[in-house]
Amino acid sequence: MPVAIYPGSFDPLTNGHLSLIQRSLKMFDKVIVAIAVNPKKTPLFTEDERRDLIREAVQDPRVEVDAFHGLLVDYVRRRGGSVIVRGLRAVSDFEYEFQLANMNRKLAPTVETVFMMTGEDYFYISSQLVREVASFGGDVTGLVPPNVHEALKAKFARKT
Ligand code: COD
Repeated sequence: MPVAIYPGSFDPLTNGHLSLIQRSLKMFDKVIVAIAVNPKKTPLFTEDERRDLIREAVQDPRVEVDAFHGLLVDYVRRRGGSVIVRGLRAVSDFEYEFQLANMNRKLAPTVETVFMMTGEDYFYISSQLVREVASFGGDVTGLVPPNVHEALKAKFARKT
């Protein structure tokens, strides 16, 4: 069974991400959740914070949480992976995901991208919207795991 790599920003992990991880485990023996670290971006949560939040929320021995710098396909090769898992929420995701998958295929023809449709309860959830709602004190219960909810509250309490 190939090792699946689920890459993303995860800033922060949402219940949409979590659902995708759990459903991937029905197809793959092992899933590596790979946090992309982009030095040009200033995320809300640091690399370590994102890693810890995912580890706490997932707690499944079949899931490894890691981070990578640079090109995703180089990381996939280093890890001996052959499948990238990505999620599709709406038509608006398609164009970006299509470009990404094709560029990755050009760079690494043996690596396949597998898409999973979001669950009906999660199609409107994105990390960006969660950050925005939480920053204005909105209630994100049910959109993120409880530990992420607490971390968001702490983050924005410090910022105000
Ligand atoms: N339901 C289902 N799926 C979801 C949901 C939801 N509610 N929310 C998000 N997802 C999916 C997204 O569609 C995506 O597939 C995945 O989960 C991760 O989402 P994000 O937003 O955390 O991560 P992205 O999309 O910002 O990740 C982009 C990467 C970091 C993977 C990309 O930029 C990358 O590969 N960077 C490394 C540098 C590189 O190789 N660049 C060239 C790429 S061709």
